[in-house]
Amino acid sequence: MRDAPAIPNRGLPTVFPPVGRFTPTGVLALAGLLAACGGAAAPLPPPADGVLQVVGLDTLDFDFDQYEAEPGEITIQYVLDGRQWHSLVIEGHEDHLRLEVSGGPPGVGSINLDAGRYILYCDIPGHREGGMEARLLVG
Ligand SMILES: [Cu+2]
Repeated sequence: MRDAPAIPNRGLPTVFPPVGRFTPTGVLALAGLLAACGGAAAPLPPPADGVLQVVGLDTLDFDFDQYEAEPGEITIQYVLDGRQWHSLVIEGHEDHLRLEVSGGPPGVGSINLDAGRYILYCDIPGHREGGMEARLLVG
């Protein structure tokens, strides 16, 4: 068993591919969205080893529906792929970690979590209601 098999490297999950995410329609919509930015979008910085990267999208979504991490101290790098202001908090742990992105550098923070199932969401008004949440499986 490799170390930390569940933490995605370079934004690609090694386990649990996104569910209902990269449909052809979704890919075309995303391509159209990126094209609409006039090619100004910079490539996303790769996360450091052992860092869980989460990408916030202006479609009020994260780049995956589910992320995984090992129990203990989890470092999250929150990257914006878009232009809006987004946050990332963990349901029930809002006081311990809150990352924000608005087009500047990635938000990076750490939190200690026991094994379990958690919900990531954006707490900007209306965003979670618009679908900006994802599962975080720890363990
Ligand atoms: Cu948001």
